[in-house]
Amino acid sequence: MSEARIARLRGELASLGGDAMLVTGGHNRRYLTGFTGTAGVVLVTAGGAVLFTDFRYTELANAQAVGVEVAEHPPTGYYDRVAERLRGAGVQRLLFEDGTVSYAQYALLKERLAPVELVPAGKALEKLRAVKDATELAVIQEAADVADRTFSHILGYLKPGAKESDIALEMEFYMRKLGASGTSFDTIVASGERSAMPHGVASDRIIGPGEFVTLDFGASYKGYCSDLTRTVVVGPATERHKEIYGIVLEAQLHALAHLKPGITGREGDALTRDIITRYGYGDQYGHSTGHGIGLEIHEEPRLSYSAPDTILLPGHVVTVEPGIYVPGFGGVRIEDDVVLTDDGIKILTRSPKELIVLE
Ligand SMILES: [Mn+2]
Repeated sequence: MSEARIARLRGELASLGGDAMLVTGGHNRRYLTGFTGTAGVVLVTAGGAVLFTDFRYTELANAQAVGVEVAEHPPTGYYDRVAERLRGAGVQRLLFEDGTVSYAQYALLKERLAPVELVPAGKALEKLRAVKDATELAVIQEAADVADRTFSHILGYLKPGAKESDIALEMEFYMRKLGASGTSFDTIVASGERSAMPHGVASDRIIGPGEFVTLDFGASYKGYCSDLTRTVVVGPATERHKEIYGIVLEAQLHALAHLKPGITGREGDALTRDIITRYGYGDQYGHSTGHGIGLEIHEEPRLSYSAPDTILLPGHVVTVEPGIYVPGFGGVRIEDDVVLTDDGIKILTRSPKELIVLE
């Protein structure tokens, strides 16, 4: 697993303008080596890959990073050890993660690794990570299953008088019981007028009758994230509830029917946006259609107007989550996780989408 991923990165070094890459980000470190510890860097050169970590993690790293050399660095840091390896391998241009390395860290790398030139790698590794392998797809499916089972479980708790934060707590507890290590982000339970806030994290608000309740949540499972949103009505439902829900559902189903590899992130976004705009709610849909999920809850690729150069590929795993948000009334979002296949998609989340009215 690690060997294949490192080989893919190695194959890109030259085109990125480097002789080697220093991987400092936690998710990328885990992706390349399988190591789940929270400290360490990976140096990938033409001839090998070394995971540098400290005394606290050496044993764990040796157990997890199969096929990767593990080297312990002193408490004073990894710089001297990395510099030695760079000299030994004749590296002159070293790629680094410019999107996540802080200014202070950059200054330190520049000083301690001199005369090696630091070259920004951009999103190279994130783009590799966006295409999931079979092992990853199986885990993400399990994470999606946890979310589905949690939605079904929580329906029995949604009623007038329930507190948003109690609903969130029950969902989080249930996901943990199903094997999740935690949530993939702060659980959103947004009822009534609060449902017009796309990221309305659960509050102490009491759910009332005749209200939308949007649940947006996910499991962190074996390191991978799921992301599921459903909106229900704690009854009775009005015509306005049904109208807005119906438009979002139409847009979501249309996107699921037409998403396929080869189209751009912007075209993927338009699949939902054009329909919602046609119904006159374009201004109430102020976020993009979806995002990649994997080791991180938001990763490449993006289904967004601002991603005209992103081409969707088989193996990409993305969310499809249109919404309409009406201030003072409420909002609806419907979200599934899907994997791009050779000619379309496979839907990973299976919770029902016809409007559920809980009375
Ligand atoms: Mn999402």
